[in-house]
Amino acid sequence: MLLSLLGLFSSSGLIEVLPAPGEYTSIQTLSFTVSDNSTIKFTLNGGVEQIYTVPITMSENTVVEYWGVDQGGNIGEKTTLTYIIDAIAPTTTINHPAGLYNSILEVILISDETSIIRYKIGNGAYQIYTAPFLLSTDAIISYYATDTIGNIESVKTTSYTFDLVSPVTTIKPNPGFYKTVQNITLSSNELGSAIYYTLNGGIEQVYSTPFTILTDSIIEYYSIDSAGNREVTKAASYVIDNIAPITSISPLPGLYSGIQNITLTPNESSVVQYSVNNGPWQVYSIPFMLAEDSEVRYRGIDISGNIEAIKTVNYLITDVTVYRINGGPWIPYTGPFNGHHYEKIEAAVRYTGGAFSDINEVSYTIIDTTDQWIMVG
Ligand SMILES: [Ca+2]
Ligand SMILES: [Ca+2]
Ligand SMILES: [Ca+2]
Repeated sequence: MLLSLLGLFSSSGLIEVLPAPGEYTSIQTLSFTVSDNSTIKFTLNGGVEQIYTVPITMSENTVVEYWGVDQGGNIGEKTTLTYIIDAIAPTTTINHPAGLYNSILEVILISDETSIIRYKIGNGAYQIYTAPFLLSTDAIISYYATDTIGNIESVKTTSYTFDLVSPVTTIKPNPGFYKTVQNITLSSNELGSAIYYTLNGGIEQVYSTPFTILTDSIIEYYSIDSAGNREVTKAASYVIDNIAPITSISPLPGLYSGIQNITLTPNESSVVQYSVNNGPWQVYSIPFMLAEDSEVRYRGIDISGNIEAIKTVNYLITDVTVYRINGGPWIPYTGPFNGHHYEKIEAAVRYTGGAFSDINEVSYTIIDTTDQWIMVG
C-alpha cells in the first residue's frame, strides 16, 4: 500500500533517453527528454549527482544512472544504462623492425586490445593471425586488427629482406712462390662488405687499400656482408724468394772406372735440368748413367723461378764393357739381356779417350726363342 502511494506521488513524466544503451564506435551525445516538467538527475560512472540541463558527451565507456524528481519532490525509480564506446581502432605491432636480416625470422603480431589480427605475406591472401610464423625470403608483411566492436586499424606494412649467404673474399695475387715483393689486394664479391685481415698472425685490420709484403707471409682474411654474414677465415701463404738454388752433383767430377750413375741434388725445392755432351736439356728425375767420357751441364730452377747459373763438369770414364749387335752402335753392358735368332754379338772394353780393347766376337744361333744367354765382360 505504501509503495503504491509513493508511486502515485513520485511518478514523474515518461523519460525518453537517446541513444539507447549499447556498443558504439563513436563519441555519443546523451540526451533526456521528459514528458512533464520533472527534473532529471543523473550520475556518470558512479560520480556526483547532477541535474540534467544539456546533452552529455560520452567519449568512453559510461554507466549512466538517472531518475526523475517531480515538482512535489517525489523521487522516481533509478535506471542504469551502460554504453560501450570505443572510437579507437586497435594498434598492432610486429616484433621485428623492417630491414635486412641474415637469419630466419619468427614473426609475432600483437594488438594492444582484444582484436582479430589479419595479415598477408606479399600479394598473398589475408589470413587470420593465430600463431607466430617464420619468414626467410624477402617479403612485405601487411597487417591490421579489428577490435571487438568493429573498429578497423589502417593496414600497416613492414618490409623484410634476407641475405643468408656469406660473402666470398678473393686475394690477389694467388698464394705461392714469388721472386719479388708483392702487392696484395683483397676484394669481396658483395658490395658493402667489410674485409678484415691479419698479416703473419698480427693484429686484425680492416682492409682498405692494397698492401705490400716484402718477405714470406701468411695472410688470413675474411669478409662480413652488410647483413652480418661472416665468411670463414681463409689463409694465403706467400714465399718471397730471390735466391737461386744450389745444385750439387755426385759423384764429383773425375776419373772413374766403369759406368757411373750421376745424382743431382738441389738445396731447395727445384726443377733440375741437365745436358750430357751438349745434348738436349732434360729434366732430372732419377740418376742417369755415364758410360763414356762426358761433359755434364746442370742447373736448378726454384719454385719462385730463380735460375741457378749453369755448372759444367767433366767425367773421364774408363774400363766400360760394351757390346754391339750385328754391327750396330756400341752399348754399355749393364746386365744380362735377351738374345735373338742369328744375332752377331761383339764385345769389348772401352777406355777413357774412346780407345777400345780387342773385340771379341761371339755368335749365337738360338733355335729355341725362349733361350737367354748371359754375357760376361
Ligand atoms: Ca578499440
Ligand atoms: Ca651475403
Ligand atoms: Ca730460392
